[in-house]
Amino acid sequence: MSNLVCFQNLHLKDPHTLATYVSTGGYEMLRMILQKQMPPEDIINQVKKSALRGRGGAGFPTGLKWSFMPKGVGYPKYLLCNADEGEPGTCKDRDIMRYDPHRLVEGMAIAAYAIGADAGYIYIRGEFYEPWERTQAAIDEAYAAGYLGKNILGTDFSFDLYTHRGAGAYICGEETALIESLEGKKGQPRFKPPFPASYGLYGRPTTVNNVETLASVPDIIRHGGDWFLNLGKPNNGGTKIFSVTGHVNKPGNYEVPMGTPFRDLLAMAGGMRDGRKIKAVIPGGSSTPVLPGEIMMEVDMDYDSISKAGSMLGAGSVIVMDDTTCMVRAAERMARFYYDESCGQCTPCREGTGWLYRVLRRIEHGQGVEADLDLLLNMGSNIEGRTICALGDAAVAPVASAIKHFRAEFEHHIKHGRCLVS
Ligand code: L3W
Ligand code: SF4
Repeated sequence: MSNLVCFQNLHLKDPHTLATYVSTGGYEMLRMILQKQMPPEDIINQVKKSALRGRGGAGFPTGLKWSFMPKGVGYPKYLLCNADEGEPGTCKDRDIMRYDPHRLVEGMAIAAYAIGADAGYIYIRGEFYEPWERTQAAIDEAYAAGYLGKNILGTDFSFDLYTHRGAGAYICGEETALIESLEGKKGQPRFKPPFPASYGLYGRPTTVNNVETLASVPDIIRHGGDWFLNLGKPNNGGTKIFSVTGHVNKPGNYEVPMGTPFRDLLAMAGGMRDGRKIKAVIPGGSSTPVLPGEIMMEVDMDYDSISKAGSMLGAGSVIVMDDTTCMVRAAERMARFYYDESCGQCTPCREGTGWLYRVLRRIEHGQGVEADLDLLLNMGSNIEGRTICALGDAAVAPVASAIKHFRAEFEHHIKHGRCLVS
């Protein structure tokens, strides 16, 4: 039995087609659930047992999230797939949609049955044209074959599924901004609570899950929650696709069991480019704190181990930096990103991201002053926890962690007006 989940069919010819997916047992789980009229609670219990956690960044337990959907409140209820993959460094959902979109479609149909949703939307990052084409083609094939639409496979269960293309705003990957955008409004996050499970799309109960999360569901039903759990570690079930980028020989997406040592993942990615020394790693995408290479070399790649080491697994976007990297420049680049992408609703984020960027830019350009590091940390603590959504915290994480672990480089820039590493 393969130990791969979302990428298990990638070696096959045309893995994106219905014919290939069905030839590997695709849609059998949906058929089995519907024919046996499996109680939705049994599906949710298997997902709870599997310790599948949200693959979009927060790692929230999926089965628990599904159990929040209210029963007996009538229709419509919605299932949304967050395919707005915009976290710098991540490109794994793109490849699931490109190479195995039917796995996502089947996962969504099963999830919809479990939570009682009758319509679903896949909100796809606008720049992902080919993944969108493939996903839409898969939906069309699934409708034609009776796996979507009214009275699926001749049963009472109906589920309609649509794609919706975003227009390039990172913030629309935040679930409530995604909902606003789907409703045709400006993509700006809502206050939570209420959470989408009670007040989501058009004010109706809604579950939002990431692509990789939903694509893991058919195999959890096929092999059982325990099987999935045992692929990984307690509380960190299954496999995870890591997008390894930066100064490695073979950047790419690697699906490995949760809990795989970072050093093994690095070896899979061909090791450090030009045999250079590892300096720093961002383990979960630019929203997660940067860690020194020597800490990462001893860490396992799962939610709990990475948190214990002082960062987050996030969306699994592993950015590897070697000893030629200037951490001031890296922090400045990331700060610029959040400054550009802030939606502007909250003052601490709208103004604070701009100030973080400007102070870092002056340090990088040799115009920093001694008080700047304290100023940056002070600004960070006035942003963190004081905003509507997590973007404010995300903007602070790379800056505060870079200063924490690489303070000498910042001080060198300020004192000598130039980089320590060049
Ligand atoms: C009902 C409750 N539902 C929580 C639900 C909530 C959401 C999920 C997680 O941020 C992270 C962020 C970025 N009743 C609930 C409840 N929920 N309590 O659980 O919620 P939360 O608030 O912990 O996180 P979030 O606001 O969804 C997401 C990080 O992801 N990130 C960014 C990723 C970017 C991408 C991408 O490009 N693919 O996803 C990277 O690390 O920093 O921490 O559904 O409704 N009591
Ligand atoms: Fe918008 Fe930033 Fe506030 Fe999030 S934290 S709602 S991105 S201004």
